[in-house]
Amino acid sequence: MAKASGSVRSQCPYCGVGCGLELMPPAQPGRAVSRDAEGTPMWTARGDRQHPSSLGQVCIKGATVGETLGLDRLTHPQYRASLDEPFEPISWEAVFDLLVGRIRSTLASRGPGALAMYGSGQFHTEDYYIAQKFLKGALGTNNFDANSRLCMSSAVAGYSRSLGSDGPPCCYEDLDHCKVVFLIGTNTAECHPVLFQRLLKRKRRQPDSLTIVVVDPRATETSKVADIHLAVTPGSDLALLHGLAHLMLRGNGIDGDFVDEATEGFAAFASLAAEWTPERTARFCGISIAKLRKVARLWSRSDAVLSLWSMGVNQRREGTAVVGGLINLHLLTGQIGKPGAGPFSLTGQPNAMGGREAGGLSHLLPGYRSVTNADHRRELEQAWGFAEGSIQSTPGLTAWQQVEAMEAGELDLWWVAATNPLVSLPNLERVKAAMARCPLVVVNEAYRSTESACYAHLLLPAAQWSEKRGVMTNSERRVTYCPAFRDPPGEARPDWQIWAELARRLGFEKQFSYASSAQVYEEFAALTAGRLCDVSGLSHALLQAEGPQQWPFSVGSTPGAESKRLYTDHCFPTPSGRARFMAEQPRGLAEPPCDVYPLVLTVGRYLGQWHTMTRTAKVQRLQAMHPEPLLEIHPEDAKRFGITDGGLAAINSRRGGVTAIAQVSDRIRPGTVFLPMHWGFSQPQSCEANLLMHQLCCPVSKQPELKAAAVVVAPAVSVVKPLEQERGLLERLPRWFSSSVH
Ligand SMILES: Nc1nc2c(c(=O)[nH]1)N[C@H]1C(S)=C(S)[C@@H](COP(=O)(O)OP(=O)(O)OC[C@H]3O[C@@H](n4cnc5c(=O)[nH]c(N)nc54)[C@H](O)[C@@H]3O)O[C@H]1N2
Ligand SMILES: Nc1nc2c(c(=O)[nH]1)N[C@H]1C(S)=C(S)[C@@H](COP(=O)(O)OP(=O)(O)OC[C@H]3O[C@@H](n4cnc5c(=O)[nH]c(N)nc54)[C@H](O)[C@@H]3O)O[C@H]1N2
Ligand code: SF4
Ligand SMILES: [Mo]
Repeated sequence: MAKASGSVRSQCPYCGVGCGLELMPPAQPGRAVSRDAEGTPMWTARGDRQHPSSLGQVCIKGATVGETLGLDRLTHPQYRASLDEPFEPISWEAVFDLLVGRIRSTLASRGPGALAMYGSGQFHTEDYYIAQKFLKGALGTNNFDANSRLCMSSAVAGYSRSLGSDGPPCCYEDLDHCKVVFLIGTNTAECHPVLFQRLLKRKRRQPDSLTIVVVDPRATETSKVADIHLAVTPGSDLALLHGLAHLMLRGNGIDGDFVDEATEGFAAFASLAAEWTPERTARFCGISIAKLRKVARLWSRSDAVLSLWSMGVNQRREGTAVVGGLINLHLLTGQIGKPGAGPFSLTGQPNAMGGREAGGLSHLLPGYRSVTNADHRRELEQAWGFAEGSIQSTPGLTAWQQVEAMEAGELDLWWVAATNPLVSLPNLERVKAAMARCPLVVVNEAYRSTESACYAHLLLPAAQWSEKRGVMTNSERRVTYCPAFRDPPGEARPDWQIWAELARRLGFEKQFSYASSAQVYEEFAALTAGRLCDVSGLSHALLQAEGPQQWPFSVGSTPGAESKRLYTDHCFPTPSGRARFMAEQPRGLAEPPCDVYPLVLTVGRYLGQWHTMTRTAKVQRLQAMHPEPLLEIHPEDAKRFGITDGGLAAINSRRGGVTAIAQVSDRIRPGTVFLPMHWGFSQPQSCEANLLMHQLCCPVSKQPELKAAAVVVAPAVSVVKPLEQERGLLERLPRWFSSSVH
């Protein structure tokens, strides 16, 4: 297929597969002008055949992204002194005056700890980097956290503990070489569709060359193609992994040479695994001993095992331990650092990987560095031109700790950017109350009507993907340049430019004067030299000329000659050079079911919706695929609680209640129910699943257990609607005037 006239190449702004897109201008020779739902000319997307990660493939979200870009945009800054008032437009000049005044007064009266920012894996790397330099360097607070705390932080912590550093060691080509693929806590078919199609194609072509194992309490589109589906009890994965290790150890199914030469901590792990007999494991996980044995045999006899995981593993109060348990199996059998093998975390958001590289969590600094490491702090203080001691030596507040700080009246300013916490954080009533207490909530947002905007004082219009230049890194460590090919609507600005301007006005003229985002990237890239995530040889210019590249890519690297895999030499970035076995006892769920709340609610995603629906709800085809949220419930539970298929059900937890139409199905385990996360209170079919969820988290990664809360269900007579208060807040959002954006 020839390149379309005037088209540009970019990375898809949705999931972490990071497919290449080719974007075509509204007018194409011989074709009617493409228009969005409002009749405005729009760019259209198709798969980019030249992108090495996706080879021309694309899913329905990527293919329809053009329809989302111009509608319902926030075009001008808006301010109100209190939530009772409607928003009024204000100038950028007045925005900066207000922010400079408020930040200066907080710094003088309470110190930088009363300022916090909550960002997103949907930033470009440049946005992430400038936010770190601004908060951690210029303002002197580590209170920057991102929605990756809800997403990838257990993977970050798990990789770091077991292997010595963050960084997925595998690549997508491994899907073509593995003999066994172990999918645990991932609904790849709906959430990483292009990767799933790659697997499926192979399975269809050569069914005997690949065995698919799926571990998920639900039967999903992913488990449909599984040779073995282990429908474990929610939260029992660590026991499962120890039980598999037990059988591998007993059956001589391990790689003794690898264990001897490349690992440490084996003895403690082996004695822990010895306790997880098949009988005990099967009982704990609610599966058969026969299936357990079959999987252990398969794994230890295969010469290439690839495991893929995402939120079913990370969103656990023992998320880091489960990641460790999974890596243990790879170490035990030497399944790492070779084609078709390794522990591969599927990143959720399009640039959550870039965020990790840029230091976008409250304990990190750019270049996979840590705030607790004195050398790392000094390196950055020097590079950035701040006095020694400017960067705090203790981690800042995590996402949930920022909420608690607002509750306690300890924050003067909460700055939210490219995330919609009033749908996606757990225990939503507490978040709403906390935000209502905070004197100044700033929200950088691309769209006009989001749940979080309802609780903001200052709304800043963000130029989004397609309107700003920057890079993103996908799950296989591949960096893609994303060009600006449309004008931002109204006065919208890229997130990084908002912070750089503010920093300059606060007196950091020298540190924040950039001519372009290319310069921002150049500065960041230089800081990664010699680190595991070395991108010092990359630049906007190189990525534009040579196309997407995988890291490590140090200065002088040859484009295209990429390091597909990490750890091929079996040397790990730990002090001893050896990877570490982790030995932790399973603890189960933070909030187990009980007599009053006898069911476990798990919350996840639908193929055609993206998170809080600010974009996907604007696409008719996607809305038609999933017009409303459904409660999946097993026939036995439905009978027990009087729920009928298609009937309205009330779902209650210790924290609140919602209603949803029930879908009675034996696809889900008895005792477990499922709701999608997508429908917030601004949606006509509102179903705030996170009203029900708790915030209890993994002690290491601080990632909340967003996959399990105890609930009770009952037939409902009427739909739970957003509260009067929220309806009022929605009415006070800025009005939108179609601005012919294209
Ligand atoms: N269509 C679509 N795709 C997306 C997204 C989206 O919003 N929509 N979001 C992106 C993002 S940011 C992310 S993080 C990823 C998430 O991608 P996934 O993690 O694949 O998606 P989820 O649906 O959140 O959860 C995956 C599965 O975990 C299972 N699960 C629940 N509890 C347990 C348990 O105790 N053990 C095990 N083994 N499994 C369990 C659920 O039943 C569910 O099927 O998707 C990305 N891709
Ligand atoms: N119970 C439960 N809760 C969950 C999950 C779960 O599985 N279960 N998953 C969690 C996970 S993994 C994730 S990643 C989160 C996702 O949750 P969120 O991050 O809240 O979801 P999004 O809808 O992607 O929010 C992104 C926001 O940024 C806006 N935006 C887009 N581009 C830009 C830009 O360039 N700049 C700015 N300033 N704004 C922009 C969008 O319009 C949107 O409002 O949800 C988490 N919450
Ligand atoms: S699989 Fe993910 S990255 Fe690829 S087109 Fe779909 S949403 Fe975009
Ligand atoms: Mo995520």
